[in-house]
Amino acid sequence: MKCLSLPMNFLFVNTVLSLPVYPHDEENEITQGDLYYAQKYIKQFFTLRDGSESLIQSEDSFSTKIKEVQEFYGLQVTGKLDPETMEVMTEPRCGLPDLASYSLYPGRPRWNKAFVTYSVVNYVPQLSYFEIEYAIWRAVNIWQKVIPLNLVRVYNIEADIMISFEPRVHGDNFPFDGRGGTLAHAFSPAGGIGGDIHFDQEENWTLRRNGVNLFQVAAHELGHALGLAHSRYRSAVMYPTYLKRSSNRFSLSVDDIRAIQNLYGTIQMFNQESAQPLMPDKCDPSISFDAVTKAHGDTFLFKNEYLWRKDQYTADVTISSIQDVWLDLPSNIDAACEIPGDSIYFFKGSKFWTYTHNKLNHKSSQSIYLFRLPPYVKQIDAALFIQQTKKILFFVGKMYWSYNTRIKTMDYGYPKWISSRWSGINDKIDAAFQNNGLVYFFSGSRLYEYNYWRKEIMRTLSSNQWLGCQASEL
Ligand code: 01S
Ligand code: ZN
Ligand code: ZN
Repeated sequence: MKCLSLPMNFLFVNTVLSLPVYPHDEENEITQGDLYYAQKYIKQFFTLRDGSESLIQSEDSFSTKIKEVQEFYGLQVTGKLDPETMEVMTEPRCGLPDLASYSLYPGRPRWNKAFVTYSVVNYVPQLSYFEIEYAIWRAVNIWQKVIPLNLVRVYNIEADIMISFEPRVHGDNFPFDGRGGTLAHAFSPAGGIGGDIHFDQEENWTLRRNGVNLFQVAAHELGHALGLAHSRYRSAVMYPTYLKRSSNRFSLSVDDIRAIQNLYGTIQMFNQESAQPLMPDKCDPSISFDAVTKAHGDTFLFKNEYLWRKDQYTADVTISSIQDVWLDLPSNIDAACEIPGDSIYFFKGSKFWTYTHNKLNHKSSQSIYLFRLPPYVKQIDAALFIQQTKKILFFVGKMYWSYNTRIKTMDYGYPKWISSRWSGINDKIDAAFQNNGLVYFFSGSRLYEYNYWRKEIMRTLSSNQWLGCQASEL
């Protein structure tokens, strides 16, 4: 079980002081200050950000963490804080963790054998025998297919992973709480109860979206049974809470795959098709975005099947899949805009979707020609709501249209050249939104900060600066 919270800071500082330091070298000596820096760095970038699951508890795991840093940056893996490692840690980088999304248990418990057995001990009347076996088999397979580990179903013998449905009190000091609340728990890899999975007998287990989907929870618990702790990504199977997802779309996220492969390694992919698409790196200096909008105060930046959400209060940036937030939306959207206090619009091709209070309006997509856009417009590059005039501007190539949301008609005299109103904006626009009276235009890897009244560009930034990344040369 993961129930660890230790008075870590004090402990950590003590152990850092007694670390085996890289052999003394006149030129590149590691100072006490370096050690503190490394400690802070690892804490910030290589463990969970809320600090509740800090993995740095002893010299041993500090060295493990150093190894992780070295592995990540492709350095020689020594587990020691050497000058090369110190150097990569002092390089400027994005202010947010990259490995800190998932977490493993302290000491990295895992199965140290190629064949791991599992068995299903009992069943519940909510589902048939076949449905339960099938749900667990599918959950086993989503993990098994990305790591070189074989999970074998065994019958009537003691298995490594014993799976059972349990009543409230069931002999392991973690009694269940009836319907709702805790749905299941699992023990990290070890002998005896280690690896075992218990489902709360009283839940409304189903294989659909209503009730509690057994396949989905089994996939999560198997992650624990294989050695994964929770992830902070909403799209991750190891996200701590149960989210209703459409079952056919439920699969491992890139974060889950990184986590499990960190423990067990990868398997050779012969078929490149089956490789998961890589999660885009938001601090890639050449990144561009599909669409950007404010929604309920936070800023959302869209790219492919992902979105980044920047919190209006903390400026924290989190990535998730688009469908985690707006279930009915497709990937690769073209444009988005919010009419504050009313609804949010999303555009892709000749379709648009609107949400009010995160609920889809009109049951499905609608046609962009409802806005009286001419039929030769096949898609929109960017949509921008202007607070001052209550108009939605549609950017298409080098032209733009202006739609009056109050009287629901397209303004006369459009399309116009973008540069005729927005001097300095000469390129095609990918995305646009308004913030504190300023208008932001995204074009490729550039971000223009535009003063609406003075009609001029205030600053040229890089697209991902909004996400807290360092400025790149422009
Ligand atoms: N089990 O793996 C859990 O994470 C427990 C909480 C532990 C502290 C015991 C649990 O039942 N969490 C709920 C849950 O939905 C909220 N877990 C399964 C899931 O699919 N995320
Ligand atoms: Zn239990
Ligand atoms: Zn869990």
